[in-house]
Amino acid sequence: MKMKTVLLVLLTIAGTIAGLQFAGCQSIGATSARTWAAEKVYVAPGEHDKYYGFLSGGQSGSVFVVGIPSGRLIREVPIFEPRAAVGYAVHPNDPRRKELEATGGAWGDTHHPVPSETNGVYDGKYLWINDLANGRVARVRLDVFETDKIVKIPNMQGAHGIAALSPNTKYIFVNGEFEQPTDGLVTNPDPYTSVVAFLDPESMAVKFQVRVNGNIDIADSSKDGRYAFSTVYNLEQGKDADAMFQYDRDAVVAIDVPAAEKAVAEGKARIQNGVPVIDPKEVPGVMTLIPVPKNPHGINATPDGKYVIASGKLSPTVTIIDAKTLKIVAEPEVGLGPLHTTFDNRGNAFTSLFLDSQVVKWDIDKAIAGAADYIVDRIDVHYNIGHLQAVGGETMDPKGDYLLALNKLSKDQYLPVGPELPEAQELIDISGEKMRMLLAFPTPPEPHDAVFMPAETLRGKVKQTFDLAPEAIAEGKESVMRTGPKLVKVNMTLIRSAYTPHQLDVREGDEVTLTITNVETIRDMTHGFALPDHSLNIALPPGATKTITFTAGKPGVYWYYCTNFCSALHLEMRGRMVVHPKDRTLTLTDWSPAQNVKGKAIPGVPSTGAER
Ligand code: RUQ
Ligand code: CUA
Ligand code: CA
Repeated sequence: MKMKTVLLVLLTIAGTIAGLQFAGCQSIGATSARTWAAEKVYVAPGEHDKYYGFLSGGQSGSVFVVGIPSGRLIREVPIFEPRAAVGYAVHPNDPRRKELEATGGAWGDTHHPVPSETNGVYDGKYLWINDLANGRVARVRLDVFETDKIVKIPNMQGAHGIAALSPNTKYIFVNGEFEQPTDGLVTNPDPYTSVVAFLDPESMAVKFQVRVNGNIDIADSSKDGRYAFSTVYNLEQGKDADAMFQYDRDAVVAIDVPAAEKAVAEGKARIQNGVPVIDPKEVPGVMTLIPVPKNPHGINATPDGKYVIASGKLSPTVTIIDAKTLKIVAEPEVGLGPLHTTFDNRGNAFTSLFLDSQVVKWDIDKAIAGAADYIVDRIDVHYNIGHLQAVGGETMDPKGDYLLALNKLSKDQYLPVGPELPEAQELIDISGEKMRMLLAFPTPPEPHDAVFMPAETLRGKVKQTFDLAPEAIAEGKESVMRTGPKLVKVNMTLIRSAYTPHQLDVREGDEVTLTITNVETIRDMTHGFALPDHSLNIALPPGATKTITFTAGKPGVYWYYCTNFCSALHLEMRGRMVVHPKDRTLTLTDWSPAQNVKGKAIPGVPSTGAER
C-alpha cells in the first residue's frame, strides 16, 4: 500500500470511529452537536424536504404546510377564515364565504388534521380538520391543497377530537366537547350531554351519533376499525372547573362501531335534527367506559394495534389499555401533565409533559412488564408542550426518525415582537437511544397538532393545473351580456397579460355575475382579479374557474388588476369597469373580443416565462 492510500484508509477508519462514537456518546462538543443538528435539518436550496408536515392553524382557522426536516413553511391552506392572499372567501357573495357564514361564521379553530388512510397508512387523498368553535368539519383535497367541503354537525357544540376509523377510513368521527341540554332546549332539567358523530368520508353526511356524557375530548381509532376511542374528563358533569376534577378517575369511552351500526339498522336510534342518535343506556354493548385517571386528555393507539394509551393530564400517569379486551394492562408514571403520546418503530412511546416541559420516551413492553427501567430518556422543550407527533406515529408505519414538539410558550426563544410571542415548534431526532434537539421554528398562532406524510405519498398526486370546470370559459368565448334591467353577465378569461374583456360598462346598482377562467396551462401561473372599493379579490391558479356576483358601486372608473406578479407585463394586466349613473341610457354592446390586445407582442418587452 502506498503511503497516501494508507493515510486515506486510516483517516476513513478514524472518521468512522468518530462518527460511531458520536452517535452513541453523550459528551460531544457543543460545536459538533450544532454541526450535526444543522446537517440533519439542512435542505439545500432547490432540494426538497423528505416529509410534508400538516400543522393545524388553531385560531388561524387554517392548515400550515411545512417541510420536514427543514421547518420551512411551504403553504397555508385557509379553511374557516377568509384569506386575501389566495383570494379565499373574501367577498360576501363568494360561494365559500357564503358556505362559511351558513355553517357558523367566517372564523374557526382548527385542532386536529386527519389524513385519509388505506390499509392503515396515509393515502394522500384527503385531510379532514375540526373547527372546535363552531361544531364543523372541513375536508382539504390533497391533489390541489384546497378546502373542498365544510359541514356543520347537528346536535354538537365544540367539535374537538377527530379521527379516521382505521384502517380504511370507513368513517371520520368527531367528538362534541361542549355538553348541551339533552334535548337541545335550555329548559331541560337533565344533565347536559354530547355526541360522537360518525361521518361518511366522501359525502361527509353524518351517518349516526352516539350520546356520551362528560365532555368528550380527544379521539383515536383502534387499528382494526372495531372501536372509536375517546377520552372524557368531566364524568362529574360539572359546570365549572372546580366541579370538573372531583373524581379520581374519569374515563376512556370505547364505542363498538359494528354494534352501533347494527343498532341504527335495527331502528334503535332516535332521529334528532335529521340524524340517528344512539343512547347507549338504551342499547347495551354499544359503549364501554374504561375508568382512567384524572381528567385524561390524549388517546393514542399503538402502531401495532395492541394498545391504546390515555394520557393522565392531572395524573402523572398514562393508562395502557388492551385494544381488544378493553382491560387496563398498566398505568406507569411518566411525569407531570402528560397530554399526548406518539410512537416510533422500535416499541417506544413518547409522551408530552405540559407541566414538566418535556418529552419523555418510554418502553411500552417494559412498562407493561413492570420493569424498573421503562423510562428511556427525557428531553426539555421550550416551553410547555401540548401535542407531539412522530413521523407516522398515528399510522401502522411509524418511521422512527423525527418528532415534532408543538410548544405553547416560546418566552426567550426568539427576538421579542411585543408582549405576545410566536408559537414554537421543535424538531427532535428520535433515531437513536437518546433524543436530540435539532431545530426550532416559529409559526403564527396556534398549531395544536401535526401529521406528516412522506413526500412520495403525494408525488404524482398533486396536480399541476386545475381540471377545467364544466362552466369554464374558453378563449374566444368571452362575453358581456345584459340579462335583465339590472343584471349583467360577464364571461372572462385570464392569460398573460390581459383580461378579456378588458372593459366593462355597467350602471350603478347593477348585479354583475362574473365567471372567470384562468386559461393558463402552466403550473403556478396564477392571476388575480382585484376590484377596488368592491371588496372583491379572487385568485385563480391555472385552469381554475370562479363565479361571483357583486353589485356595481358608485359611478366612476374602477381598474381591476392582477394581484399576483405573473409576467413583465403584470402591472399592465388590468382592465376598466366603468360604472355609469343609474339613469344613463347605455348600449352595452360596445365591447367585443376583437378589441382586446391580448397576445400581441409589445416591442422591447420580454414576456417572462411565457410559453405563448
Ligand atoms: S387537544 S386543546 Cu389537540 Cu391537546 Cu385541542
Ligand atoms: Cu396576471 Cu399579474
Ligand atoms: Ca374529572
